[in-house]
Parts: sequence; structure tokens; C-alpha cells
Amino acid sequence: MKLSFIGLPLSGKTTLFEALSRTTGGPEQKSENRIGMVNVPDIRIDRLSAMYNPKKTTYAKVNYFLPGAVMGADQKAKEQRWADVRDSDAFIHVIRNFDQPGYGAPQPAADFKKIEEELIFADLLVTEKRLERLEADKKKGRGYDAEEHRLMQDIHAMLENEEPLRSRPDLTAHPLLKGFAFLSGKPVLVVFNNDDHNETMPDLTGHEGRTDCMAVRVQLEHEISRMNDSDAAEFLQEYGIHETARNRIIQKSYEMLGLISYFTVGEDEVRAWTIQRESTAVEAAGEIHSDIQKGFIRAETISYDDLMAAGSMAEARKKGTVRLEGKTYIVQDGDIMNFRFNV
Ligand SMILES: Nc1nc2c(ncn2[C@@H]2O[C@H](COP(=O)(O)OP(=O)(O)OP(=O)(O)O)[C@@H](O)[C@H]2O)c(=O)[nH]1
Ligand SMILES: [Mg+2]
Repeated sequence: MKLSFIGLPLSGKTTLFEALSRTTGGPEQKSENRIGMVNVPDIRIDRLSAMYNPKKTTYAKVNYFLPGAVMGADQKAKEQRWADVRDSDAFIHVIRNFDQPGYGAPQPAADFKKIEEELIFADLLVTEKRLERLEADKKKGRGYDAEEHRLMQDIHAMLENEEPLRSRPDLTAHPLLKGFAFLSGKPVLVVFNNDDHNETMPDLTGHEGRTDCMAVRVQLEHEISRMNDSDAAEFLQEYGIHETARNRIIQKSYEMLGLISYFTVGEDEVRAWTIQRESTAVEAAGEIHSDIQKGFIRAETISYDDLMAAGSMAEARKKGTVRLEGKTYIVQDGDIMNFRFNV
């Protein structure tokens, strides 16, 4: 799973990456790709840990990818930039909404549009090349796929109309099209990088509904991310900040990737396991070990809320809220599972 930062130069991509990953890089790293593995904050894991007092607590993780800056505004440099992130599962699009001396007042709506156009243009190039090929195959009457041709024409029409593909997951996830990894088809979280004293969301009239948007004071988040917990708490109180944006962005990232967590609990470890939404119990078991998947018998399952309501696993058993689920059970976010299996 790869979640990449995109956005215009000086929008604050590196600052946000560092705030999320709590890393620091020097200017010499500007041209290098950076990867940040980040724990997904989860109050449920905190509470389960308080209940079990385990030796080890393990959170789910998200991987962030910050592409090294490719200099130049020519077509070649642009194509290189997009090639670096084509295999991403989703994007975080950072947009400058603070004054940058020498760069004038922020223009968030225009900047948003600029990148949207680049995504669409890159996809158009791919589509046109493919259509040419399909039309040549059709003429020659060999290896021609009429269905792909039809789908590709639908995609081309949308892009010509300046419509990003992300509103049509049925098209972009189609087995014949998935491999093209269309940029405008990827989920995107738009982060408006606001000045320290500004909390309002800029107007994106005409573009709402296309993406998820958040207004974040990225510089402030960066500063807070450098502090130890008690300094950070004091700072937040002083500035009347209820919660940092960091948690929300990371949680949103996880969700945007189509991921959910189930938990395993015990005195040794309380742990979050990551699965795709709609995974079955037997698939979820495979996340832990292929032996558990192969020898799967049943999964003892209880929802997080039911466990909390009962106060302990023993009480939950008495109340009858611990269920036995089979292979095809669709695991729900927050399920606590204990697999029974044969070796
Ligand atoms: N005032 C203010 N400055 C910011 C904010 N966020 C970032 N900056 C500054 O803007 C400049 C650019 O930030 P970066 O994070 O390096 O931007 P970038 O998108 O990574 O830039 P490139 O790597 O050059 O594309 C830095 O000098 C930051 O300190 C903010 O919220 N407010
Ligand atoms: Mg940067």
C-alpha cells in the first residue's frame, strides 16, 4: 500500500510528510524519495491495552511516500513526476493556502485545478496511445478486444470532458483497465495548507463532492510533532486546539485506502491487523499466518463495543456476545478475533 504526496512546489508537502512521520530531513534529501511508516492512532487499541495490560501493543500502519522533487516545469519533468507515483493506491494533494513571500497571495482553487488538469492530461496520453493500438488491432483483425475498446472510449470521453475518473471506480477497477493505474482514478485527500491563524476552508466551488478536503495548519502541526507529549498537550491547551489534525489525516488515509482493522488480544500482545474492507474471516486469518488460514476451523468473534459493554471477555461469554464465525464471515472493523485452527 502506497500513499503519495502530490502538489505544486512549495505547497508544504515535505512539511506535512515530516509532521505525519515525525521525521526530519536535510535540504540534501530534497531530491530523494522518502518513505514514512506511521502508526494509525486508535483509541480502541489504547482501551484494549488498558484492559489487558499486554507486554506489547501494536498499532496498524500506513506507508507514506514523498517523491523526491524532480526539477523543471517542462513536459518531460512532469511525466517523470507522475511516473513516480503511478503505482500509488491513493494521493494526498497539498495545496498552499498561506502567504509565501515572492509567490503572492494563495490561490487554492486555481492550484487545485492545475494539478487536477495534470492528472487528467497524463491519463489522456495513456488512453490515446491505447486507443490507437486497439484501432490498429481492429483493422488487422487480430488480438482485438471489443470490450476494452468500448471501455477505453468511455474513459476517453470523460477525460476529454475534464472529468477525473475517481467518480467511476467501476471503470477504473475493471479487470481490463486496472493495469493502466489511471492517476485521476485514485482516491485523493485534499489538504489545504493554512496559515497558523487561519482555520477556514477555502472555497472550491464546482469541485466539491469530487474529493475529501481538510484545512490543516501544516506548519503548526509540524511544530507540535517535534514536541514531547507533555509540551504538546500544554501547547494545545494554550492555543485552544482540541485535537491535532495529524490523527485525523492518518485515520483518513487508512480509510481512503479501503483498509479496516480487526484486533487480537491477550497478555502478550494487543494488536491491530490490517485487512481490506469486505475481507472474509479466512482471509483475515491469513494476515496472521498461512497455517492459520489453511487449518481454519472457526473464529471466536466479538465486536469491540460488545466487549467494552461487558467489561471483560469472561463477562461477554456469560452474556453470550462472543460468537463463533465460519470461513465466509465478513470481518467488521473493530472485531476482536481468536482463530481456532488445525496444524
Ligand atoms: N507560513 C507558512 N509557511 C509554511 C507552511 N507550510 C510550509 N511552509 C513553508 O513553505 C515552504 C515550503 O514548504 P515545503 O514543505 O518544503 O514545500 P514542498 O511542497 O515540499 O516544496 P517542494 O519540495 O519544493 O515542492 C517552507 O519554507 C515551509 O516552511 C504554513 O502552513 N505556513
Ligand atoms: Mg518538498
